[in-house]
Amino acid sequence: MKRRDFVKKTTLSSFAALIGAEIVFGSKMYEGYKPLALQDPDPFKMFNKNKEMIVLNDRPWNIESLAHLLDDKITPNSSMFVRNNGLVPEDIDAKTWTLTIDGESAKQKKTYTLEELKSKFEHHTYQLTIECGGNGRAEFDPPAKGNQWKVGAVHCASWTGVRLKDVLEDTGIKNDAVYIGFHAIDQHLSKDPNKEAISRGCPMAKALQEETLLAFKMNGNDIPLIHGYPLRLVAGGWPASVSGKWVNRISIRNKVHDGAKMNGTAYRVPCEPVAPGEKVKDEDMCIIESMPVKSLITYPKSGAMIKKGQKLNIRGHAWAGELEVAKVDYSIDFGATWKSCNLESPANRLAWQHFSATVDFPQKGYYEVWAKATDSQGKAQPMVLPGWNPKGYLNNACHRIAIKVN
Ligand SMILES: Nc1nc2c(c(=O)[nH]1)N[C@H]1C(S)=C(S)[C@@H](COP(=O)(O)O)O[C@H]1N2
Ligand SMILES: [Mo]
Repeated sequence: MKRRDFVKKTTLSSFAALIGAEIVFGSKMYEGYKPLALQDPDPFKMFNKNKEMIVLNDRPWNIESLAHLLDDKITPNSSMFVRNNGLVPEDIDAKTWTLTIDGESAKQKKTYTLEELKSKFEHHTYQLTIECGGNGRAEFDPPAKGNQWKVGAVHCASWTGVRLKDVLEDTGIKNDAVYIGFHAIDQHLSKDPNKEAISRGCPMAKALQEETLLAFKMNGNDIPLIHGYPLRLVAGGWPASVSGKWVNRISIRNKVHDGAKMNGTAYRVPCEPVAPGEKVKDEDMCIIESMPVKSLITYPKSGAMIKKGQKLNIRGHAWAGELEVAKVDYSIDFGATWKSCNLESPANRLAWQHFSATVDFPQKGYYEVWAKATDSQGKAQPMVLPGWNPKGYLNNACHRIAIKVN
């Protein structure tokens, strides 16, 4: 019989640390044996996520948050949704990380180390709302393909970094620049090195905004790996797909960026409304830019029960892409009448705004509380589903929670 190679003590203790318990008969495990507990990766542990979150897909990892988990004013990592188009990179070394600026409309090609970015340019911190273009997709009919996000694909964390503008200007921008496109290191699902998982971008005007960051910190710490460590583009108020994670190259383009997921139905909607299910010609599709006005009731959790005569304090957040939210109203009679909520100013431009209200219920029974935000140009959230589109983007219908008064 072959001599059995037993698991090394160091491996054993790292297994135990991952499992979170001593492996009692660990000394009997032989080399190469992987405990069952480690065979199915636990995404909640791996990414430090709240266990109530919903895993929509494990290849690539897509994990949705829930309204009541988004109650914090600044979203902590534990409640932030995860959206990946490709494979999460491993073994990242921030010390050797570089960012290259290139493209037809860059005056030169220039590469910066992370240290150079940090030491050469001023640091800025902003709270930025990032919502997946497909948030709310689950409600569209006929159904749209893709992750069936309900309401939880949005977050507003505090991001610290340097302005993309400062870095682009340091490299030099030619007069004919119209767009930027990001490139990142996450592999395409096929692992084909010639394919990118995603490479999107935005017009120069958005790229040059004060709040558009190349971020290296989230909520005061290194960005968690799953959210783009060590360097992430953050463009608040626009579909989150513009906010490239693990960014190592930004191209200044003399045309609309044509990277992966810039064409077809990806992050594009019919320029004019179409009937549900209708086929739309490619030239009639427009790239999503600023996200529409929306709100989320984060307290209480839907299904809460209260006693008759008890007032209910509700609260949540509202955001409106590039715009500010002008007001938030609530209804307890399915939208027949509305009352106004208290609404706070944003911490900075492109940060979500907090609202609250004290709700009185006239008698015992079942109620729904609906919230409706209106942006600074007077556009309000629709009570019912907004315009159907092939990939189910931009569902900003009113959020609602159920309440029972006993
Ligand atoms: N490199 C890279 N960046 C990316 C993606 C990706 O797959 N790869 N997904 C985009 C999409 S579609 C969304 S919704 C957001 C999700 O950000 P989060 O996972 O930090 O919540 O990241 C964007 N940036
Ligand atoms: Mo997204």
